[in-house]
Amino acid sequence: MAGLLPALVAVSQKAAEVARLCRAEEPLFRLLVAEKTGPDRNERFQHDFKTLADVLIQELIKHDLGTQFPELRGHIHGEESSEFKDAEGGTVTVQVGATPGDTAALLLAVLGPEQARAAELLAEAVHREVTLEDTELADIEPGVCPGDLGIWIDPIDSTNEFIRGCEDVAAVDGVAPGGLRSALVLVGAFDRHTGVPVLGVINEPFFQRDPQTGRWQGRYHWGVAHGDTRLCSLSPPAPRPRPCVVLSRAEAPAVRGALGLLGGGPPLLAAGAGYKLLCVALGLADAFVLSRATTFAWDSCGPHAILRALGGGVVALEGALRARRDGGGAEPPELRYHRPRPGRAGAERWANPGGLVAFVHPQHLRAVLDALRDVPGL
Ligand code: 2IP
Ligand code: CA
Repeated sequence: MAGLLPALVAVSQKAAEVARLCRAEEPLFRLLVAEKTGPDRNERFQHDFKTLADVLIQELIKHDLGTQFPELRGHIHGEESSEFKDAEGGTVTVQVGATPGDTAALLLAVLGPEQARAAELLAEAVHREVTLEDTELADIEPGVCPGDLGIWIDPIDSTNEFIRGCEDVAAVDGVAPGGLRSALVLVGAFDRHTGVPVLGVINEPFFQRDPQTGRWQGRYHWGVAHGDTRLCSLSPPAPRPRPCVVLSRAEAPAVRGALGLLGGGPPLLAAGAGYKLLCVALGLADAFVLSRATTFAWDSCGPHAILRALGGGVVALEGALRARRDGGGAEPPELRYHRPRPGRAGAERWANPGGLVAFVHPQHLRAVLDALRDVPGL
């Protein structure tokens, strides 16, 4: 159905706007970076405000998509619960109200009466119309029906970098090792029946700074992978003869060492699961390898759809290694997004178990698996 992809891009743009606003407007920025070591009250604000920004973005995406596509209501999921503690310790459900005033009132209940300006600024951004001037998008026909889809949202991936906000982190081979650039908005649509990711948007709210004004400018990328349709705002990157990998800074030394022997240079290190997936889609790295279950459906669904649109994918490392060791030549199965893990509670229900490998070119996936087959503990 035409219209859903532009709608996903539009909500990601609005989300990116809120993310930028939180850093640009004094009353919001103050809340965002409140000293963790300060008095209890500040500590509460720091935690709460970060979560509040996440929840608000998630709720605005739910609201805007649910209004345009009623078939999606009840199928739009995110990391955060919208239940929130108010300033007195009671419970408030943060949601988009009928008017900016209604939304501001809800936010005020969470932030406390002295934060009226902050609540107003956020509410205004949530209710602002976003117009897309992307003519290419209007003509995309993914051929999917919203009634068959579910949505995963990561309102702000790499929240630690978003809060710490180092602005001018020098890139290494085009990859930012940390800082604001790794804070992304991720939106993915998956097939409700099979769990396969079909539409994805990665929005970079902090792509670059205007040299004149110093203001951050964003950009976005999208992909469609449905049936035989493969469409993407990016072109598939040319494969390097030997894969260069990007890893979490917390990756196990044994994994780092083994992948360093691939011949594509020392592994690049970066923050944020979404950002590392983006690096693969952009061809800044040929694979993102993660050996632990520290990512979730909301981190990978959108970027996964984009990688599929480019001819690649995301597989569970553990399963793929097992299959490779067993000598099966078949492609390992990709991650799916429709079923919670049985017997788990909370966020763990939606963890991507057994780590992952993200790639564009299947030969790089095979090279990575061969490099890791003898690493103890994997
Ligand atoms: C986190 C965050 C972390 C990342 C982790 C994500 O998402 O992006 O930075 O760990 O995988 O799930 P690492 O940087 O080691 O890759 P969030 O910030 O939304 O919790
Ligand atoms: Ca995340």
